[in-house]
Amino acid sequence: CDKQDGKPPRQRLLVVANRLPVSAVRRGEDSWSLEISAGGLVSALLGVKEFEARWIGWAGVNVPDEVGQKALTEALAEKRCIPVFLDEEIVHQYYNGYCNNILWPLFHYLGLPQEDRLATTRSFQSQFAAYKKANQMFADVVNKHYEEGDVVWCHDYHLMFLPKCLKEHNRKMKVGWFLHTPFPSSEIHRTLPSRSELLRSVLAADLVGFHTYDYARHFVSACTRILGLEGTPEGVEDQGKLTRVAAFPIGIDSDRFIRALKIPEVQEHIEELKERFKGRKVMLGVDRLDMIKGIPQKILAFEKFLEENPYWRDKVVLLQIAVPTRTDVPEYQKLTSQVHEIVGRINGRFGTLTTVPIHHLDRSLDFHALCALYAVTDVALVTSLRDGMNLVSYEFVACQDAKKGVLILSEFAGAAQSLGAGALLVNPWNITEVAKSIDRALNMGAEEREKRHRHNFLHVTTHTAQEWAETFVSELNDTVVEAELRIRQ
Ligand code: ADQ
Repeated sequence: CDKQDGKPPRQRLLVVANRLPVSAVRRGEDSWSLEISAGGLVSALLGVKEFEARWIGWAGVNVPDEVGQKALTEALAEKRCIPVFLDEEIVHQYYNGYCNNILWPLFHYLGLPQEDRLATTRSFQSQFAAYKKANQMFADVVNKHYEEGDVVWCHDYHLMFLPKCLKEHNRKMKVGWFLHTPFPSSEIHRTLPSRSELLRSVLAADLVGFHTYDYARHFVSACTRILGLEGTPEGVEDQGKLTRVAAFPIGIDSDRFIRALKIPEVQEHIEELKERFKGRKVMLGVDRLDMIKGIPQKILAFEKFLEENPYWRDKVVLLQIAVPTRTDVPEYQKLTSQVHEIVGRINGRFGTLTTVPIHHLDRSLDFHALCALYAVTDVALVTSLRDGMNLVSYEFVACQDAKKGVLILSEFAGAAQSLGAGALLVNPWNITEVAKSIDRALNMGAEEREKRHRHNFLHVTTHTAQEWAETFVSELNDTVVEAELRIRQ
């Protein structure tokens, strides 16, 4: 624990995630520059100030030489980050292969990549071996930095094998694991050749958390149906050992967004945007360029809307900001070209000499620019095909207290369970339904918008990232104490 300025010591928290919250770029043999990276987990944990947190993870670069590794370790230490060094082959098999090509699509109900399904099946064993090896490398770094009393919080589908590695080394370590994606129905999970080993590894944790009650229920069902274990109201029991399983819906640091709107630079930006899109309603999509986000489906729904509502053609604009990710995976390259092709076609079809209906940007926006965009938006479109939670919907709501815009939200995003009463829920696969919701949102009266916004704003400002992390960690502490008491009795 850290003691500072006479304040009570803060509990040390080791956050272990595949990626560190920064990306490293090499500037010389022994010099590095670091940049905060975009993504849901980073956004959520940036808001957590209650703990003395250290991050352990991969910096996203291959650093084969010792000089580079030493310099990067020192640079990261200033940001309380500790690197795990993974070589190219491991990254290829573990990260691009098992994590992104197998677990990610499967957990989002997208199945294995169509074209190379057989190849994926063939390379499965070697990729799973690399996955286990990589998880052991993360465990080695955790073990090296662990101090008695620390809480270790493992994150996401990349590290399902980690709780087992950690507990094998030190049974007394407090280990929690949280999944940021959906956990699919047990019928999907059971198709994985490594289904049992993964479940057993996760069950080595003291506390297992999901965004929604449904995901937790799917996990417990997988353990009962595939492993034959007993599900209890608290979790899963295996030979007298209980693993607590519960829902911990994530939130955002809403104050950070609300405060940002008052900064002069952001206000200036808001005024510029208002001037730029004067006379037109602004619709917004902000996503990582990933197949789960349903970007092509969203754009096709917007096309359908323009097709059926000629009145709106020069009175509405869709701004789609899509930050590229996993650019070396062929499926993602294909998605990028597909989106570009559809946007080009629709702009050609409905654009005029002076305006285009869709502005599509393939890049990340800085925080202030993002807040300004959220604030000027009339209708936000979140049409994920599946999404663990979706923080963009929360961020939009936090920035809308003046405008009270409408959120169109996929029923397959975890956020539908928390913001469903305020949003217009849609099935993103049904572009006719989404087009109708766009029409409804653009024509919605002020009173209904106010009522819907109030509901969501209250939720977003009272269920924050900070509260999420505090609840998880305090539940983890309690779980461990309870388990010790049970053993003593
Ligand atoms: P993500 O799939 O990354 O997160 P999401 O929850 O929407 O999805 O978070 C994305 C974050 O990245 C947001 O904070 C957003 O502002 C930022 N972002 C996205 N595109 C951006 C852009 N173009 N420019 C700048 N910033 C951008 C995963 C799961 C989610 C889950 C989170 C947290 O897939 O379902 O909600 O983790 O658990």
